[in-house]
Amino acid sequence: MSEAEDGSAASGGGMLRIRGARVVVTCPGRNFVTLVIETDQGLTGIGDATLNGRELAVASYLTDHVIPNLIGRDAHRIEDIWQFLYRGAYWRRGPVTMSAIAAVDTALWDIKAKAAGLPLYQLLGGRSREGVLVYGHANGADIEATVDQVGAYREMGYRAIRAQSGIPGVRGAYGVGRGDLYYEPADAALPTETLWSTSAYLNHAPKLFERLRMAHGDEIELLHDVHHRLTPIEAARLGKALEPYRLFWLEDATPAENQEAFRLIRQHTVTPLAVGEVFNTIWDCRELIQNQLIDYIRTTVVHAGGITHLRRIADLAALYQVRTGSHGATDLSPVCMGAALHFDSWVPNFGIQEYMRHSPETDAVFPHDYHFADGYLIAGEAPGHGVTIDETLAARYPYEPRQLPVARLADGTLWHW
Ligand code: CS2
Ligand code: MG
Repeated sequence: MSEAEDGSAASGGGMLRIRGARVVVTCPGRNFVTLVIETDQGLTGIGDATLNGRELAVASYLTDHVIPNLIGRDAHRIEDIWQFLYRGAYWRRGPVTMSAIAAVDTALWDIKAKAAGLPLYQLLGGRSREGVLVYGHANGADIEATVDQVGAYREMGYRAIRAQSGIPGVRGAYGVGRGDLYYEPADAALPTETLWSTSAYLNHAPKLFERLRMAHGDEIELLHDVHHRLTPIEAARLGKALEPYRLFWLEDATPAENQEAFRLIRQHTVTPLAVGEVFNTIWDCRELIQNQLIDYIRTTVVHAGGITHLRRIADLAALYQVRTGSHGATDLSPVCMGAALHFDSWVPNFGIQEYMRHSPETDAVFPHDYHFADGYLIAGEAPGHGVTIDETLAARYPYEPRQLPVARLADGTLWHW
């Protein structure tokens, strides 16, 4: 490794010309898309561009439409390149565009921090906290299995745990895996068909949390994800029913294309609300934040335009006491997680960070310097965001087509998955 590659050589204020960039698609158990940017001086930065089930669209957007625009530019000009890719394309927003912009942005922050010889959080303003509170995913085929898995997560040191369980009469309920740590919803080349019943779910969910509080007491933080499946009034009913069990948050209670829909939920319940894993820009959450209709905003680095844009969202949210709770499922690569942890270490209005563990195969492809301790993830001290890619190993895992499931009602109507 040269002096420049390990980040020890500071480039000062001089130009860092982008020499080349390439996209790496790899499937160490699941698909990931990674952008690698190289500069003349030998500094390399990487960014996550993974969009679950639509990976190749972002890979092509980057290779065919973005990379040719990067060559020769000054890697230090992160803001100008962001504006160029956002305004310059004319076609704004959307998950494909914003994931591509995020990948460039993340790689450039990685390079800038390496050029400075500093961990990325130092460039944002330094640490605001010693560790990043995370929540893990406990799930089981039924309530008792979920109760046991929450126990297993507590033993691993988690202080906050999301709980989901199988529902009698519902085939393929959201969030229920094979009983191990690595729940992967994108499980087939063509979408798996699952069944949904709102009434079965609404009857079941309060029983799960009643039992969890009985078994695990009041100290542990519990979270729950509705995954967009309820109407606003149904979500309000659930929020009310769950109040005795004091959730940390209720997530994606109803689809949020219509931001105003959350007003109805808000009028009926004090259960805290989280939303935003599918949002791409500040425009997707502006009304939710300004009207104080939510408590946590779940946008994250890869799907919301990188650190540059996420910072704008967080700053808006801070004005309204809305805190961050970034998405961190396994379809967001360790590169996204590394960048997110630097962001989380700094952002003043931090709430919590989702942390679904990656498989050992994935961790081997993406060596990283963050670590879990006592319920927190700790961002490392290496220059940059602290995550690299082993491209030789990555090449051993070629892309495999996989899509997310779909959900239908008993009469066949397509529902929100
Ligand atoms: C979920 C995700 O982590 C979450 O909260 O909603 O598992 C989501 O289903 C996947 O990221 C979809 O790719
Ligand atoms: Mg979710």
